Amino acid sequence: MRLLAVVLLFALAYAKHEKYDGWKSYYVGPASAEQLKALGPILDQYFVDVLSHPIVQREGVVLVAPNHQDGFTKALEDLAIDYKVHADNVKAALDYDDTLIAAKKARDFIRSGGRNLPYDNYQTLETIDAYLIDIAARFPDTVTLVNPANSFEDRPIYYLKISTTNFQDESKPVIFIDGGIHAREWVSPPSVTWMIHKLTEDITEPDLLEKFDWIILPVVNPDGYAFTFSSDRFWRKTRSTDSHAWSTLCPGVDGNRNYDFFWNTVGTSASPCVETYGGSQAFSEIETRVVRDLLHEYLHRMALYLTMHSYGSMILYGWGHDGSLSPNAFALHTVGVSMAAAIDARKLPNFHNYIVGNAALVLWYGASGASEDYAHLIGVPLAYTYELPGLQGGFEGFHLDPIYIEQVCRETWEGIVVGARRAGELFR
Ligand code: 0X9
Ligand code: ZN
Repeated sequence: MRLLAVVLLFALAYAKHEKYDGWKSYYVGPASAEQLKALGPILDQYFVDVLSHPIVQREGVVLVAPNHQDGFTKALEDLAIDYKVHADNVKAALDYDDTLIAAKKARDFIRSGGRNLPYDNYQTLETIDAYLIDIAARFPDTVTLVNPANSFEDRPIYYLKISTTNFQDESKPVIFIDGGIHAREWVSPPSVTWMIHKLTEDITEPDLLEKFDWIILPVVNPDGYAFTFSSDRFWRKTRSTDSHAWSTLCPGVDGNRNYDFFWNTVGTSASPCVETYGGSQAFSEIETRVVRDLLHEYLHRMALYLTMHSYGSMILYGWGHDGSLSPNAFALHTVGVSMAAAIDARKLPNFHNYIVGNAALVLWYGASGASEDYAHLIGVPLAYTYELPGLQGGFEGFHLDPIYIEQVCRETWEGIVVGARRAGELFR
């Protein structure tokens, strides 16, 4: 009987989107700092999964399990915090998204024979990997494909080195960009593959290729990313099962709490069953060790490190655990503002303007163990987390409508162009 119950539980958990049957998602819009402060404990109390962080006068999106919905909404009402239901049944919204993706896939396939990377649809891990291999083969003079390690579940972690001198000219600054550490943030990997496109197939800023060496790693967490397509759309962590006695039951570590920056102190959990589990120790995850090793390998000439997340239209810098500022805060802020201004100039009217600032001050929560903080701590002068634009106001599906992916990629590239040039001027 007990065994049957366990088997049934597992079958339910792994059937596609079943887990989210009856879940609701809400837009939550605190109007004041007091409301935002009061919201924190409510989110914890009702085990709310935050997809996009609410800040004052900018609503966020959260997921709430069926048994917590009454308590959660009552708590918001008691404090007069504005909210509205986004998806009345999260499973239905996800099923709807799947039909959109499937319809577009069929059309993509007909149009390009499956060869090109789509920017009007989300990109699967297989398509991204195939693209990286293809680009390296087509641009052998400037591109090198590297597979430094495999993920916990043995998928290759790939990055590209893009350089006119095969990284031999030590006087050139290095720019390192990664994406996809948080598995469910689906607009991140395409924003990074677009950068590869702009440095190889469609060079409109030749100075960026001439003056810099680039390391571009579109999917830091391939296991988690694949899992969001196959099984659980809202998976955030890695998929490791070796970091805690409970990790077979609750796999995975939050990659962005796993870096050795005040590890396991703030905005993180010691329980593997929580989304922000920081791991058994700093760098317990092979995926974060790959990024760490790249940061160290090129540290002596790394001018800029960016990690692409979603969503919220924000450019964030350290220190993210307590809101204090690094000695380089002025440069961090001014370069951040330049990148944001370049993006805002190209963004769609229905996207928010970018907010630039210290991660803990902008988000109103400190979090330790994040990659941008670690990069800056060890000496990368400019290190940022991008929170790309996301879902807004709509009620149909769940993620940013795929029609906006290319727009996000194009406008984000404008920010990268400015950021790279400013980094080059500042840190030669
Ligand atoms: O909490 C995070 O890891 C990031 N937000 S997300 O919604 N993509 O999960 C923000 C990280 C900001 N940086 C630091 N706190 N250092
Ligand atoms: Zn993230």
